Amino acid sequence: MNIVRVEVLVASPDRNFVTLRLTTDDGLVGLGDGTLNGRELAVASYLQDHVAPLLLNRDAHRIEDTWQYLYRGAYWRRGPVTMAAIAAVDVALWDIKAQAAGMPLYQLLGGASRNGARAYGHASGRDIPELFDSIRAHQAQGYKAIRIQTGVPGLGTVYGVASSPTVGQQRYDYEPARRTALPVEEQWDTPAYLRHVPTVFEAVRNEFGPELTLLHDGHHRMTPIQAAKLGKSLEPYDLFWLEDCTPGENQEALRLVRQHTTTPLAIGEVFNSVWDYQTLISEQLIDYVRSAVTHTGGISGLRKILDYAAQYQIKSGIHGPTDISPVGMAAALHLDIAIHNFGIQEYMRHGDATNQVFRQSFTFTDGYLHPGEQPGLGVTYDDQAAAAHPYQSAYLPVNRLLDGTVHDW
Ligand code: GCO
Ligand code: MG
Repeated sequence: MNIVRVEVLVASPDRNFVTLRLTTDDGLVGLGDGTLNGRELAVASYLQDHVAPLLLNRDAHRIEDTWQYLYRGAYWRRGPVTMAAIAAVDVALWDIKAQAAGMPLYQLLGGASRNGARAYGHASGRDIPELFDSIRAHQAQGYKAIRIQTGVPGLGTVYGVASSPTVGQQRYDYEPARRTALPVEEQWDTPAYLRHVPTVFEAVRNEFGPELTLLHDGHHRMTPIQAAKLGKSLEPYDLFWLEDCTPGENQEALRLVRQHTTTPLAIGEVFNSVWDYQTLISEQLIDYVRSAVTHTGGISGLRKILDYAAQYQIKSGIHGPTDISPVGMAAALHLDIAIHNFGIQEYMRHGDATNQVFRQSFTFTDGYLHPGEQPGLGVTYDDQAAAAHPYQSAYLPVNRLLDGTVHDW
């Protein structure tokens, strides 16, 4: 079964997505997600100019061999652009193999280990009353686990907090409403944040009780000792996890955080290989692996990381914001259902335009996601719908401290 057609599809329904479509000589069509938020065209070029010629006439069944060929053959190891491109190929090949087998992909990954994947959504508010409304709106949609972020008194807009007060339309992601020619600049003050966050969690626990599963994302903004302080101050509120408390590239930083707090730690959305987790997993410095299928070389790459993590009782928390396309989400859901060490799945929900381009078969019922029973990934791409949404340049924000110093955002 050889690959006879390779198409790199770039479209912007709600936001930019890079999709790889592979067609085989017996007519099977597989999709892979290669979206790298804010740097999309780099992956599109990598796929079109450097990978597509290598795929034509290759046997679509040889998934592991193709992965190794692209990874080792490039010589240059890792990197988000390379690993997103490899992910797009890997997921498209798994989609094809599962369709050839006539089974939903999770069956090929070992079959179902659970009935559904518990999902968490993103509630936010510029202040506590807005946050409460947003939590209620998420509960009404069925969410049993909710990430909470708020504005910080004295600061302007903060990434992770919806800019619109309209419940149901709350989005903090930068597209399409906040597309600008240059990155939006935000303001940051860690001491003010550290004073504020525990009061938010206290208010939420008082209002919603002890059973609601709560998460929080620090978005790489703290030093190790600041993160340790936050983890400790949040212990009374029993978080499911504290995410990305320090910049991800320094694995050793979490040793210090770990010495001071029992708040569970999650990290990894900016990682792209098992090597980014080596110390974190072997020294048990984290509780959850946050990588996306899309940024870690696909199902083959992420599965290896999760199998390694499983030996240390570390669980999955696969990245699922709106910049992971429905193809990347579907791939995550098949893994979630199959692996033993599943933790939770992030599910932010795509907008209508995205859902018209990517026709999906996954379901969200009573807080649980399921990839559906269609052969393959269960997602198809509507070219006509996509044609109405050409690529638009879009940047992620930049963050500065009050004195103007550039900071992690
Ligand atoms: C999350 C993330 C996202 C990222 C975004 C960057 O936890 O979902 O932090 O909001 O910032 O995916 O592209
Ligand atoms: Mg995050």
